[in-house]
Parts: sequence; C-alpha cells; structure tokens
Amino acid sequence: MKSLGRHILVEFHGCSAEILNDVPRIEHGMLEAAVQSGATIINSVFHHFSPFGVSGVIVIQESHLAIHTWPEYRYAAVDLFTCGDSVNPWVSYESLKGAFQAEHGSAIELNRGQLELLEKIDIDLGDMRDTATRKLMPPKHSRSVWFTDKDENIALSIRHKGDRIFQERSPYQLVEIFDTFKYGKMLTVDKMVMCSEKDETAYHEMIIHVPMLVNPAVKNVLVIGGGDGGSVREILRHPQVESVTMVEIDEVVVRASREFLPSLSSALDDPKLDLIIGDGIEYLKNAPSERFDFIVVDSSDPVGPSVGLFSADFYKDVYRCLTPDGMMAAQSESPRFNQSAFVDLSHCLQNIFEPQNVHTYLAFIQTYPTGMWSFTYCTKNGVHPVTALDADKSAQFAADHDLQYYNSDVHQAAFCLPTFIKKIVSRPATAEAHAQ
Ligand code: SPD
Repeated sequence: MKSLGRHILVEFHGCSAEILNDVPRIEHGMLEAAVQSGATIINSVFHHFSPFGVSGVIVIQESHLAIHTWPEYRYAAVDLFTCGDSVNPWVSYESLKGAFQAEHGSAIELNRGQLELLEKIDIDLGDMRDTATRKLMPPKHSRSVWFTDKDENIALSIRHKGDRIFQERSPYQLVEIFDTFKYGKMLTVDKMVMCSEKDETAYHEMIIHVPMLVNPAVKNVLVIGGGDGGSVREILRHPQVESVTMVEIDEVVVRASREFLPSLSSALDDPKLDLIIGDGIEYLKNAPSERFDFIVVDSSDPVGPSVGLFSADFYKDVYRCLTPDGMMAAQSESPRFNQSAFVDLSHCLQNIFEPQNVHTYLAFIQTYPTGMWSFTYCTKNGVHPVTALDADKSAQFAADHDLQYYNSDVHQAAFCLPTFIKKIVSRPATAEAHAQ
C-alpha cells in the first residue's frame, strides 16, 4: 500500500430522478454499497433539501461514503473514501450505479496520504491509552435519517428509523408512513405530515370537540377528507350522534391507516359511519340542502386534490348543506407557514357565513411546520364558541374520555389570538381573496 486511503470521486448521470429525491432509498442504497464492499458501518446521516436533493454520509470504520444528489439533473456526486486494504470502494461504485439506475457512471481514483510524502511520528497516549483502547470496541451502527416537511423558507424535521413502512402513489398523491422515534408512526402525503400516532390527538380533539361541545344537539355529521379516521373516532365519542358520512377521495389513505395506524382508524368500521370513497366537492354539490348539523373539513394542505377544499364555491355548498342551526369546522392551515392560505380562507368564510359567525382558533401541533396550527369554526345561527360553552360539562367530557389535549381551559384559550393573527384575519377581504 502506497497511501493511507483510496478516494474515488464518482459522477452518476441519467439516474432515476425519483430515487435521487428519496431519502430512505438513497440511505438504503448507500448502506448496501458499504456492506457489499466489506466496510463496517458506524453511522448514517441523511437529509432532504428544498425543493429537491438529498445529502448524506455513511461513516464507516474505514472512513466514509458521501453523496449529494440533484434529481432535477438526474445527477449524483458521490465520494467513496476508504482506508486500508480490507475494503474495495469499486464494489460500492458498482452497487450504487445499480441502485440509482444510472445510465452512465465515471470516476477518478486518488491516492490520499501518499506514504512517501508522510513522516510517521510516535504518539504517547499516556493516560489516554485506556480510553483509546475502549474506543476500539466494535462500533454500533446508528442511523440519522430525517423526514422534512418544508417550503422554501421554513422546515420541520423529524427523525425516523430509516425504513419506510408504507409507500404508494395513488392517482392523487404520494402516501407514505414512517416510523419515527418520538412520534410513533407518521402519515405523510406528498411529503407533508398529516398526522402521527403521538400527537394526532391535538388535531383531532380540537377540530371535533371544540365545535361539538358548544353544540351538543348534533345528530348528523359529514366529514370531508379525514381518511385516517381520527376525526370519526372523536365524533363517535358523542353518543347523541346518529350518523356520520365521511367522503375521502383517496382510498390509499384509508387502506394505509387501517393497516398501520389502528389507533386512528379504529372507528372506521362503526355501524353509524357511511364511508364513501369519492370527491367531497362533487358530493356536496349534489347533496340536499340543510342535510347536516355539522360539517368537518379535515383536509390536507391546499395542493393537489385538496385545492378545491379552500375555494368559495365549496364553502357555499357547505353553507347550503348545513341545517339552520348547523355549524362547520375546518383545518385552516398555519398562520405563519401557510399565511396566504390561512388569510384567504378566513376571508372567504367571513364572506359566506358573515364575520361575526366565523371564529379562528389555534392548537399546537408539534409535527407540523411552526407547530402553530389553526382551525375555523363557523355557524349559521351565531352560537358563540366560548360564551356558549358549558365549561363543567366539557371538563367532564374530557375527563370521561381521557382526552390528551382538549380540556375546558384549552377550549377557551384557543380562541385568544395573538395580535398579528387578529390583524390578518380582520383585514377587509380583497377582490383576489373573493375570487379564490
Ligand atoms: N400540514 C398538515 C395539514 C393538516 C392536514 N390534515 C390532517 C389530517 C388528519 N386527519
């Protein structure tokens, strides 16, 4: 051996763009490449970048494998650096070429630390010898693989166990489930977090119990979206409910939730539920007027199939289909992360329901970017969400059902809005907002 290490600088062209934007697949390909070359894996760290691209490093006992990808160019730059003779980096090269489905690969090899240019010195470890020896214990592989929900300026990353539990591209969206360290299994749609086992209660308890505990006579409920089943589970805690209709556009969300998120989907087989796989917008267009006491819009974010769930035409149908004492609750996005969607929806609802009947409230959803999430409660008859609350009854309900987020204090506090939010929701509606 004439050098300390071999460094192969690799260019992969014509790769699969989808693979190059997929953190778990890239991490898996890199790990496999390390194993095949005979390396001992110590650690892996992989991140997704906005809007495309993945960077990651596998630290091996013999040095490292590193990558950065440009899916939009179907190109990956890879460094394979190995020390000693026990590992052949060219084996990793061949393995990765296959894993990324590269049409073309090229590489140059550098000898790093040429021995003829180096002079070895003796190092006396002294008291450090014991520590140094202990560090030679066989390494334990730890993985650091992250899911990131982001836009161009804000991101929230959650570490998961590296392997995806479920992935399917439906006709509408990419549906995935990851197993996270802190939040249990987490459902994502088109790379946006929908819910996680450990913090979904905040979302579902707040979208359902806030409206239902101020309107205890609700009998017939419609849920638009909500395919994971969390909203239906909470609605059915209220014994006076006679029927729930849920219209979810994406059968894949329901199937994945039934299989991997049983704590959310547990009520999807309840006899009071009529589960319709279909387009909620079309459903409401054709639904009879004054049919429902309560309509819940449990949508995903306003992209893809959910865009129409943020439109004035849709909410005019919601209004029409509510009974005279009816009410509606919608997830209305983050006042910071999705400010324009939040503001436009608030103005749109004020135009349809009248400003005094539209109330924004907040919950802290830890797995959503910024954590600050909003819901909007609207009525036809003006029942106020705080003054009409029977606080004792709502406290009892929360205790009886062992709720995790909702309680009577949180209910009332949720309507106390920070000043910047008060300002943006009370701003007069613009012509553009009406048009959307
Ligand atoms: N970014 C998340 C927006 C909220 C999505 N709805 C979640 C569905 C839970 N039933």
